[in-house]
Amino acid sequence: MKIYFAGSIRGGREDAALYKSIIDYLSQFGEVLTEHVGDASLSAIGDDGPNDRFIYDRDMRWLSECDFVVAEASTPSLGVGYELGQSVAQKKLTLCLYRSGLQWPISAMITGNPALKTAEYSSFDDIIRIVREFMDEIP
Ligand code: 6IA
Repeated sequence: MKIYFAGSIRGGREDAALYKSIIDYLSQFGEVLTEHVGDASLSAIGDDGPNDRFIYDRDMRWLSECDFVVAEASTPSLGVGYELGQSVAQKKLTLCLYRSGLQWPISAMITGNPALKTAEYSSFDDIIRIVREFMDEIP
């Protein structure tokens, strides 16, 4: 299985450690193509990485190749929102996780979309349970 994990980069890196934990958990189900999203050394504004065109082309190729998408959307990110839209347009199975009690609820364009599964969590145990239930639905 190829898994595309989406989490905020330029939207802010406050949840980078959480992304890493989710990626580590997902790795037992297959190859997480986007492991760098959980890399604590990847900063929101660093400019020593590949250029934006390269990142876009590579990520869109990975998205089209993947079997399913998992996003953590508690930190608002244009890139994550874009990836979710692309994922739905390509009819990929898509799970979007977000923390309960966020100051600003996540966009209705995400929670209101019946083509993706959104799930609120309070603990990492919740995330594990939600991911397992999601995996059970994969044919
Ligand atoms: O708008 P954002 O940057 O928060 O978008 C984050 C999402 O876009 C992630 O789920 C990634 O899949 C993708 N993405 C954005 N930037 C990158 C990136 N390098 N490398 C890989 N995927 C990315 C940015 C590095 C730069 C800050 C030096």
